Amino acid sequence: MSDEYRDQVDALERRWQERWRVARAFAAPERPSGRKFYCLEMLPYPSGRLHMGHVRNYAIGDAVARFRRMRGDQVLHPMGWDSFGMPAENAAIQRGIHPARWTGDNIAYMGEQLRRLGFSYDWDREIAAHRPDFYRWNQWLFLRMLERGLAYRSRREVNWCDSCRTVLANEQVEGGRCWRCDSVVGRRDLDQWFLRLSAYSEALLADLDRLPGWPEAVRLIQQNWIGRSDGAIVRFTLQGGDGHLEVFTTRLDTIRGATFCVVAPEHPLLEAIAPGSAAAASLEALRARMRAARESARPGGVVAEKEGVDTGLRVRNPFGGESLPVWAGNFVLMGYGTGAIMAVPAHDERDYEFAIRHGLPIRTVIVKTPGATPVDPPPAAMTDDGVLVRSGAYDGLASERARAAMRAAGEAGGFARASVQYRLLDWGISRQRYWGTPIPVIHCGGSCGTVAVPDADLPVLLPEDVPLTGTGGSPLAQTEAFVRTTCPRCGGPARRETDTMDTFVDSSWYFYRYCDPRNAARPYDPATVAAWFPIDLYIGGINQAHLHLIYCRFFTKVMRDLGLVSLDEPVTRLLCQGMVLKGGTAMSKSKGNIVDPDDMIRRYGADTTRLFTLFAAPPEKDLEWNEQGVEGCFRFLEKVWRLVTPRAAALRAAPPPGPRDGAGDARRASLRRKVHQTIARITLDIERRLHLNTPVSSLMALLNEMQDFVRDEGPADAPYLKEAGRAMALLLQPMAPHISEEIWALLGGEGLALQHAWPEADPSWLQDDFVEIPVQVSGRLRGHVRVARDAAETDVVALARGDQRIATHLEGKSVRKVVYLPGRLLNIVAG
Ligand code: ANZ
Ligand code: ZN
Repeated sequence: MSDEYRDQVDALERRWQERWRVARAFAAPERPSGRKFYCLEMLPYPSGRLHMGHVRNYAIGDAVARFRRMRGDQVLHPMGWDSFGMPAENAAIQRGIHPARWTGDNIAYMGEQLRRLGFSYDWDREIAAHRPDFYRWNQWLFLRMLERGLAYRSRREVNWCDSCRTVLANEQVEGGRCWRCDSVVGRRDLDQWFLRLSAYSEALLADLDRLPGWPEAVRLIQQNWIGRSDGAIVRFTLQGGDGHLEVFTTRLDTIRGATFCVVAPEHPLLEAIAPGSAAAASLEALRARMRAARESARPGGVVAEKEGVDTGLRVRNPFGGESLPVWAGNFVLMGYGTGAIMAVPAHDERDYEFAIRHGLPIRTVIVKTPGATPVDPPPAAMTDDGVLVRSGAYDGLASERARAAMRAAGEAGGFARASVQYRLLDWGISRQRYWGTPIPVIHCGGSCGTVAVPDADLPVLLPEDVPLTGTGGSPLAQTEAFVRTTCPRCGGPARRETDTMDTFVDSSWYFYRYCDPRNAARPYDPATVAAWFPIDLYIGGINQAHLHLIYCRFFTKVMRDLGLVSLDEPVTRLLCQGMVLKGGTAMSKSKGNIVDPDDMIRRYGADTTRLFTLFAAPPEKDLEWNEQGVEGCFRFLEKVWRLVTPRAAALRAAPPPGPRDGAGDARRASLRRKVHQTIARITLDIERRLHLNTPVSSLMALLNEMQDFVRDEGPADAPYLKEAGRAMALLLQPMAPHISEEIWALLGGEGLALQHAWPEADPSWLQDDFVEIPVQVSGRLRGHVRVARDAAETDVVALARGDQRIATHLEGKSVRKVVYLPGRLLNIVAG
């Protein structure tokens, strides 16, 4: 058999994978007893096979997990499957494979890929969202939310993707298109289940400040997504009736510039309009135009034309008493604030445009500088804060102060109050699809209404035999055997809810289940979770910033309020890895620039594949795939192999060097220094900075030093080379774990490298042995001398006196005093 690395790598890697498995080397204790580290990577959707983005994400996590283990932590490093979702159902529709089989096959294949890559997962804790022992706890948690009013049903206009034939959450609409299939999203009215995300808006926002270990970019995205807005709700009285209209405004200071109000076309106030009137007719026409516009689908709620109709209603401004017309307009959203605004065209761009279009008055009430005279109409809206004019008692006040004063007046008069609004909406979780968690409620045919499935009847199992044709709406709704049931309350005939949950529900809490994955009585044991949590490092894509990374924070807060966890936040440190690119663009099937991990493993092995993904870029940056780079990583490992294998027997037999052995020999000292400096640097890089590319460079430099060393190899060199080789083996463990184990064993290391302690740098080897010392004569710098770091004072003085340039300053003088700061400075006082 050839002794080339290339020919052995496959067998070698499989051999160590088997050893790890037999030794249960990746198993986490049930509960940690000492220092713990929960290292987590976002779980994959089992689409069929791994792509390089997965490999990169998991190589980063695995390097940290292995490193922490060697540093002495008890490590929890689990893996599972986000295995509900539409691709499984689409495969069923297109190819006639049942989603359960398709999913199971994919999990088997991808699991094999993960094992072949040598990732150190505790496979005993593997979970899969589509298995009843997992999704029953989705149902259980849903019922707890239902009890507390955190889950509710409501008829809403929803985002509807025609090609996926499903409802989409706002978060799943990107620029008006479906996040998954990229087709244009339309709107529909449907009864939906919602989770009350909005109940936690403020907590989700405020606690962002308590996440210093999260990337600034993610915190910013979430802050904008939550969208807190501080303003006031003002009550305008309806003329010719006893109703009123409430508007939300952030610019109370501009209220005397309000020249009309606008309500959303769905606003309840409009019910007051007499049916059959001209206003009612044009309102109906407006609504019809809006529906048509939505169906031809324009990106996410943005309306190009500001359309509106005069409703004929009038309201009175509570501050100035002016009578204002009420319009209905398509740019006012029913779901935000009060669904109504006071329009101030002089100071708001949308209102300005609307006023110009419909010939409504414009009245300036804010000027930039005190004393400036307003000219109406202005050429454009002046939207900045300024100084109030034409505002009665408030004239001359700055905007900020005017807002406070007017709010106080409004509160005293009972017509205004401070109000905070958030853009974050409740989370629509209903999906009219098959491959998801059934929502555990029953609709009674009698008078009980919507009834929760009792806990004892969980899980509500997903039936296997359903028509998956892609037509006719929800497959569950077409499955009579599933739908038909009895009411848990009255025993009468009833129908099951046929919506399934958004798969983001699964990933909102799955990481708690890893702590206690086989618990059959509850989602997890709170004490076990308390021992493992929080997650010390979570690694995944930044594209989850406003999706999964908000949902899982929300679930944690809900669970906290249910008494299931005692944390406010689940993740201490978040790392968002960059993308894997080829030719400058993200690898994708459609671009045809995919590099297949299987192919890389076949050609180079798992170690090289992992090493390259770590080496080619810092974790947060995008990584450009480059075949030469892969070759380079392979050759590096091959050189390590070639250096160690022929000497293995001799090195195994050699004793380790004593602490300061070799200090007097430039070659040996240089190698030992390099070894200890490399240990120190890599430890710091991984532990403090989470850098994984620089450690690879450091190891390459160490190899160079070892190669230099063996160029003039002598008989007594073995201890030094052994020290270097063992350090190389241990330091490689996080990144190229298989060759690490092999070299470790060849050099006579005991047990698994993975189970060995991380090497410690000996501080006495960390500095160079020679230093340049500035030499002063009577306090003035006259030159430098190069001395051994621990040289005696007399030797340093002698060297300085021997230096031509320094000696000239001492000529004819006698030395009165010598001050020597060892290794730093020599001052010879002479006169
Ligand atoms: C009067 C005004 C005068 C406004 C002015 C702005 C400038 P943010 O900051 O995003 O919260 N608004 C309120 N509810 C709305 C709705 N349902 N649909 C559309 N627009 C709505 O925006 C708050 C401002 O957006 C509010 O302040 C209101 O217009 C408008 F010089 O009130 B403002
Ligand atoms: Zn009933």
